[in-house]
Amino acid sequence: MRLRKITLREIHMQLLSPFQTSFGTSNLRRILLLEALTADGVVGWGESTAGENPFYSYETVETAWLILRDYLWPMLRGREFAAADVWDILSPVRGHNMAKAAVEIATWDAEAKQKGVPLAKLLGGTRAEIPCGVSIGIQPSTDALAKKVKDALDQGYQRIKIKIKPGCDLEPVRALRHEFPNIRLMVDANSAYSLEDAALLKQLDAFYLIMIEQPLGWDDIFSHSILQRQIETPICLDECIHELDHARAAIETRSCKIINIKLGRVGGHTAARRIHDLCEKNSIPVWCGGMLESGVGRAHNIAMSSLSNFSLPGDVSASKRYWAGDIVEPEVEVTPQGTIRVPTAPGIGYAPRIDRIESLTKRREVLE
Ligand code: OSB
Ligand code: MG
Repeated sequence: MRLRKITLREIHMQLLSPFQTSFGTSNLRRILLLEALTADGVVGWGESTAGENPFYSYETVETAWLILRDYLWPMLRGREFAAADVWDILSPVRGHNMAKAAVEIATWDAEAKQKGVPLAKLLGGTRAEIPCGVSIGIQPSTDALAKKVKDALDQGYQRIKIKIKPGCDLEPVRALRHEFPNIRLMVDANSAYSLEDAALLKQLDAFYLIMIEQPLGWDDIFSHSILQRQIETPICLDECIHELDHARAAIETRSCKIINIKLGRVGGHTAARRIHDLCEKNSIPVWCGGMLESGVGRAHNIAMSSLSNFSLPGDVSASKRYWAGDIVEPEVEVTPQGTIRVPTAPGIGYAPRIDRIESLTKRREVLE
C-alpha cells in the first residue's frame, strides 16, 4: 500500500471512575488517534497508548505526536509497503514504540480492509472468542474493592487483577482470598517494589495467586530473575518487555513465567506477533494487557488476542467499564461467559463513530 495522508487527533475521554495504580491516578484520558488514508481510498485506524504523563513509560501524548510527525511519517511518506514491513521500516528510530504502534496498527487495519478480511485472520489468529479478565485499580477501602470484584464476577469475567502498592498489598489480597477462595486472582505492582521487599512479596505465596505482574523496576529484568528464584508465585512481566530481545532475555534468565503483551509498549502487531511466537516456542503463555484504550485500541487488542498463545484471560474488557459512550460501533461487549467474540467484519471490525470522535477532538494535524 501507499499512504496518501495520516491524520493525528487528540481526543479527551472521561473515565467513568478514576483508575489508581502505584504510579498515579487517571481520570481524564488524552488519547492520540491516528487515521491513515491509503492511495486507493481505504481508511485504517490506530491508537497510541501513550499516557498523559511519563510514569508508566517515558512516552506521552506529546512525545508520540512529535515522533510521528517529525520522524515516522517522513519514513513512510511516498513509499510502497505492506503492513508487515512497517515495523522494520521504522527501526531507525530507537524506542518510541507507542508512537510507532499508532501508525503500524493503522496500516494493518487498512490492509485487512483492502483484502476484505478480519484483522484477526490477517494476523493469523485462530480464536473465535477471547477469554477476558478485569484490571481493578486501587480502591479507597477493602469493602469497595470487594464490591468491584463481585460485580466483575457477576458479569462473567474469568480472572480478577487488582493493583497493589507498598502499604496496600497483603491486606486486600488476604481479604479477597477469604471472600473468594476459588477465583483466578492476580496482582499488578507496576514496578513499586525492590528486591529488599522480597520477604514481603514471598508472603503473597500463601494466596496462590495466578501471577504477580511487574513487581520490580520497569527496565530491570535481572532483578526479577533473582526474585523469581525466591517466590512461588509466577512473575509476569509487563513494563520490562519492550521488544523481542527483552522477551528472550527474560525467558533465558527465568525472570518470569508469563508475559503480558501490549501493542503500544512493543510497537505494534508485527513486534507483538514475534514476541508471541517466541513465547509459544518456549512454553511461556501470554495475555493481552490494556492501557485504558478507546474502542479503536481495544479492537486491535481483540484481534491480537485471537493468536493461539494468548491462552490466559487478558485485560481486554467491555467498553462500558470505562466510558459512558465509546467511539466505536458496536461497543465492545462481553458475553455472560466472560469472553469477547472476535469480529468477522473486515479490518478491526468495529466502526469508528466519526461524529463522536469529532466532538471529542481537542487537536488535529493532517500530514500529507
Ligand atoms: O499495568 O496493566 C497495566 C492501565 C494503565 C497503565 C498500565 C496498566 C493499566 C491497567 C489497565 O492495568 C488495564 C485496562 O485497560 O483495563
Ligand atoms: Mg501491568
